[in-house]
Amino acid sequence: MHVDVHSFSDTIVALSTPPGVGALGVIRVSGSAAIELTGRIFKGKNLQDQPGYTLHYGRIADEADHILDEVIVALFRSPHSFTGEDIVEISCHGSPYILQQVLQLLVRTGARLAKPGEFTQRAFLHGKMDLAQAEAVADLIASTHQSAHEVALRQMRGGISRQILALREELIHFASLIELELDFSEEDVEFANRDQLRGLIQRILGTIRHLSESFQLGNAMKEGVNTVLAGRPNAGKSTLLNALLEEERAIVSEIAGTTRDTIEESLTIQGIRFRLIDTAGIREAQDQIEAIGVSRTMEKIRESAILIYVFDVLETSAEEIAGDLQKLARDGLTILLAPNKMDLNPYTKPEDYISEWVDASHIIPISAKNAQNIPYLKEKLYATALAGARPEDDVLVSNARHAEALYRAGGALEAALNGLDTGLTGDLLAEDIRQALYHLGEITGQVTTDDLLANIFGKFCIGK
Ligand SMILES: Nc1nc2c(ncn2[C@@H]2O[C@H](COP(=O)(O)OP(=O)(O)OP(=O)(O)O)[C@@H](O)[C@H]2O)c(=O)[nH]1
Ligand SMILES: [Mg+2]
Repeated sequence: MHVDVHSFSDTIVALSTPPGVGALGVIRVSGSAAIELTGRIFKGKNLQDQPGYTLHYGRIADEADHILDEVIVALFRSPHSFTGEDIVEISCHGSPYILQQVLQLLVRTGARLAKPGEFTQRAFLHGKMDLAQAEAVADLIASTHQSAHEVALRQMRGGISRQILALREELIHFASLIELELDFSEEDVEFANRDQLRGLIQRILGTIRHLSESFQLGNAMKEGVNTVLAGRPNAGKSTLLNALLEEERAIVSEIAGTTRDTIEESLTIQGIRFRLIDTAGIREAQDQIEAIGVSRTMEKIRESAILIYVFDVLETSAEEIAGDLQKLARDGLTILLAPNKMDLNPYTKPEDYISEWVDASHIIPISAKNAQNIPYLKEKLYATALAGARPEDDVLVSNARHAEALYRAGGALEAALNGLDTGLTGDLLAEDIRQALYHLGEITGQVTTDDLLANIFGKFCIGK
């Protein structure tokens, strides 16, 4: 989708409630002619004489004076509206037929059907919100659980934007001093104090690092954390799934190879959602169906952030476990080790299982069948998802695009810092700083390209 910035003088219309039958359906009209166009099909008070923030009862009639519906219209006058333009919201009865008729009537009267996200894009272009906040609108609408809702709200309040804007302003100040030097390059002057610049860059790098680190938590809060339960057949993976969920969700039996397909259920621990994935036990498959199950297990492990490796303390030796872990470990995957069936051998020592892949703090002995130590395992899951971040921090990065831009800005600033150490010339230094400014600006939308905007707003639904 491509929205041309210059076509924003026209008036757009869309259904803003979900398609289908409902008690009400709301049609939203935005643009300089919104009130006039609606006024032409509205039988009631003269809308053009009415102030913003008012509601009016009346009827919608077509060109032949045929009544389509009885409605309430809400008026918002520029700039005090979501888009910053004049907006009319028409609350109709929620019949798809009526809503289609009113939409088509408005189009015949002179409005244009809105493209996906066009209302929000107009809000952005009219300075009602920055890009990060506009993206938060999409996240808010898409949020299906508490923590996703919370991070979207935080982002909408604009914490990250404020931090980024402040950092950018300080950098811009120095960038302009350095560029000034370039104008006087014959005279060998130094307007930008190099020590101050170094201090500033270090401070900004610190903030960027802090923000980047919050992404793991922000992302976990937004998307949930994929957590896979894996291990050999009969280890007690399905029993553990049931214990974590406190529900008999998966079939448990003493027959090895009970679970053949993956089972996914969500579990919320202190507001963070974990997607728990029970899998087929890993072994040389006995038949084709089991073979598919095992390859699916491996695939799920690749998609997960946390692996709970479950094993039977009576059946599996430390060497066998280390061998399994070596095959499963990869970058970005945290392994928690759950020695299971402790009730059968309470003398098992967790330390015996420490290896290159797990340290003592990641070993949680349990008895899945008796739900022993499950609360502690849950605490460990939560702590692993947080990974050192503080959920009470005001500013959390939850958007992958922002994390990427921060990473690139950080890279440019590292280069600038290096340049300062090696006495890089002003023009090259200025170039690094410009790069950093560019990437910081991408987050809030001071720097945009048509592609970027199309990409962001194209993902919205129509009417938003
Ligand atoms: N004594 C004891 N038995 C357990 C414990 N946890 C699981 N079991 C038993 O171990 C057997 C296997 O349990 P499952 O949960 O089906 O094991 P699984 O790892 O899902 O096995 P597959 O799906 O076949 O790979 C069952 O008979 C469970 O009752 C435990 O903590 N203590
Ligand atoms: Mg199972």
